[in-house]
Amino acid sequence: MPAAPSTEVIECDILIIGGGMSGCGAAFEASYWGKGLRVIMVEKAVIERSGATGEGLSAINCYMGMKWGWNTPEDFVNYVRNDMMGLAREDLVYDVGRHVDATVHMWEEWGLPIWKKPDGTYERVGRWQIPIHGESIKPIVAEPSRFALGEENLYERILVTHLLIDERDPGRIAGAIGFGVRDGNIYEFRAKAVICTAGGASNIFRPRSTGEGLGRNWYSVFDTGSVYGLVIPIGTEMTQMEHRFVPSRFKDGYGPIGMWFQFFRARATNALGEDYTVTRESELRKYEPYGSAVPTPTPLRNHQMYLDIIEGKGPIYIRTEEAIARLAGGDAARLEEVKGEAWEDFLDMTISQALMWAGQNIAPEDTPSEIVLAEPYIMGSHSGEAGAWVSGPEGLATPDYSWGYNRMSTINGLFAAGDGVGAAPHKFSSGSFTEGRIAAKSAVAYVQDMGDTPRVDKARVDQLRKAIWQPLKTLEKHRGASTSEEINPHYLLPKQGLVRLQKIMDEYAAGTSVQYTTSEPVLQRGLDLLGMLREDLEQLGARDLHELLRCWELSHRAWVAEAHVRHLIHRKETRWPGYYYRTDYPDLDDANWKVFVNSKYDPDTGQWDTFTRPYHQIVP
Ligand code: SFD
Ligand code: AMP
Repeated sequence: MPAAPSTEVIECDILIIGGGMSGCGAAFEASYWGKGLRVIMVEKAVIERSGATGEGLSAINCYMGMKWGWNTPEDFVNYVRNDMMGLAREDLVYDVGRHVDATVHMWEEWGLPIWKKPDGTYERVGRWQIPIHGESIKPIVAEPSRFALGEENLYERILVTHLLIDERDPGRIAGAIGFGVRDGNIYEFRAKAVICTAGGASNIFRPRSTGEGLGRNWYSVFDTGSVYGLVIPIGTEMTQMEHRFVPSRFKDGYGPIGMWFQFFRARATNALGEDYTVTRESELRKYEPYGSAVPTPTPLRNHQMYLDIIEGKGPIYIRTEEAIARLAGGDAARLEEVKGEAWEDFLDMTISQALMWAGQNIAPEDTPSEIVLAEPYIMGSHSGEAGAWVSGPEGLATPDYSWGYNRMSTINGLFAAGDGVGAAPHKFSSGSFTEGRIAAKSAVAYVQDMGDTPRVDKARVDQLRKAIWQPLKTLEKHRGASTSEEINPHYLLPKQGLVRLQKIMDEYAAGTSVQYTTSEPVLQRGLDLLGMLREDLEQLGARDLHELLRCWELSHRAWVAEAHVRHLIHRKETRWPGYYYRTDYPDLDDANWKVFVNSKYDPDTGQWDTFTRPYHQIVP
C-alpha cells in the first residue's frame, strides 16, 4: 500500500456518477445531445453488472403501453399519487410517464427479450408491468452506453467519495473526488455539470438476514446510499427522506412477489387459511381516500398483512401451489410451462430464492412459500420516494417546483436521476433510465448556456485527499496494539461500524425488531446515538483498499440514516402504515401533513434545517 496516493486530474464538461440504470440512460443521452462536449462516467464497479439490475430482472415495472392504448401518463400519475398516499411530485412523475415507453422500445431494439403474445403485443404482468427474459438486462442496457461514451470516457472501479463545489460559489457544483478501488489512486474530476445517479440505500437497517445470512437483502447490497451521501453534505435540499420502502418478500431468499400476485394471481393466506386482503378489507376505510384506491396502495397491503402477523396469525404463505394448479388447469404440458415460468422469475432476478426453494425442498407446484415484511430500504425509484428536491419540467412544474433546468437540484449544475430524485417513485429500471436521459439532456443545455467555468478549491481537495486515505493510515498506526487486527482500542473496522449503524436504525427508527414502530423520544435518542457513531467514524480503520471502499460506503450510509431520522421526527403523523408507525401520532393527518418534508444540511455550521413544501395537484 503506498504511503500516500498519487492524484489524477480529469477535466470534463459533464460528469455522470454511477453507471446503473439512470447513469446509463444519462450517458446515452448526453453523448447524443452533447456533441463536442466531454462526457465522463465514473462507476465503482463495471457497468455491465453494476447496480440494482446487475443481478437481472424478470419484469419491466414501468411501461405505459401508449401505442396499444393501455394507459396514459395521467393514469400513471393517479396510480403513483395513490400508492404514495397522496404525496408525489406530479410534474416529475408525468414526465417519466410520457417518455418511458420510448426507452422500453429502444431496449427491445438493443436485444432485450420481452415476452409477447401471438398477436405481437407484449404480455402483461399487471397494469404497468411487462415480463422479460431479463437475466442479462444490465449488459444489454450498458453496452450501448459504453459505446456512446467511448472507452476513454468511462472510469470504472473508482468510488466517488465527495462532491466538489465552486470555490467562489458554494451553491454551484465543480466536480467530484474519489479513489481507485484497485489502483489506489485519487481521482479528481473537474466538471461543469454533474449528474448524480449513485443509487439508493440497502443495509441502513439491520436486515432480517444476519450472521450466516448477512449480505442477502432484497435491494442490491452495492446500493449503499451514495446518491444521498454525496449530495447531502454539500447542502443540497432533500425531500421525503422519511419515506422508505418495506417490501413484502419471499422469506430469507427475498424473492419479489409482484409476479406472483399479479401474473400468477396467487393468494396469500395466514395459518388459519384466511386471506388478509379479504378479512382486513374494512381496515382500509381508515385511510380514505387512499384506502379505496385500486390497486390498494403498497403500504396498506403491507399493513393488512402486518395486522395478521402481530396478532399471531402467521406465518403468511403465498399459495404458489393453488395458483400453479389453476393456471395449468389439469393439463400436464401446461403445468410444465407454468413451473418453468415460476422458476424463471427467480432465476432471472433473485437466484437466491431459487436456491432457497431447492435447499428447503420446495416445489412451488406442491408447497406454498412463506412471505414476510422485510427491513426498510431508502430509495426513490421503486415504491419509495426519498431523494433530492429537483426542478421540474417546463410546462408541467408549478413556479415553486421550477427554478431552471429539469432535474437540477438546488445546487447549480448538480442534477439527479433514478433513486436520487425524490417524490417521483415507481420509475423502476425503465423509468430510471428515462430519468437519466431527461437529466442529461438538461445538463447539456445547462453547460451550453453557462458562462464562466467553475473552479475547484485546491485547499479543499488537499483536505479531502488526506481524509479519503486516513482509514488506511489509522489502521497502520495502531496495528499491533492488540493481538487481533479486528479488536483494537484505537479503530473501528467498517463492518463493525455498519453493524452499529444498523442496530441504532433498527431499534430507534422503526426497523423490524420493533415491528416498524417509533416515536419522538425514541427517535431523539436514536439521533443522539447516531451523533456518537459519527464521532467514532473518524476512527475508522481499513486493512486494504476493499475496506477503504467499505469505510466510505458506510460514511454515505450514515448520512442517509441521519437524514431519515431527522425527517421522521419532522413528520408528525403516520402517513404510511405498513412502512412505519409513529406511536405518538398514529393517524394519517391530511389536514396538516399533506405536504412534502424537506431538509437541508449546512456544511458551514453542521446544522440541519427541516421544513415543509406544499404539494400541488397538477394532474386531475
Ligand atoms: O421485482 C457508484 N428493480 C426492478 N425494476 C424493474 O423495472 N423491474 C423489476 O422487476 C424490479 N425488481 C427489482 C429491482 C431491483 C432489485 C435489486 C431486485 C428486483 C432484486 C428496481 C430497479 O433495479 C431500480 O429501480 C433501478 O436500478 C434504479 O436505478 P439507479 O440508476 O437509481 O440505481 P442503480 O441501477 O442501482 O445504479 C447505481 C450505480 O451507481 C454505482 N455507484 N459509483 C461510483 N461511486 C459511488 N460512490 C457509487 N455508489 C454507487 C453502482 O455501482 C451502480 O452502478 S422488483 O423487486 O420490483
Ligand atoms: P415487487 O415484485 O413487489 O417488487 O412488485 C413489482 C411490481 O408489482 C411493482 O410495480 C409493485 O408495485 C407491483 N405489485 C406488487 N404486488 C402487487 C399487488 N398485490 N397489487 C398490485 N400491484 C402489485
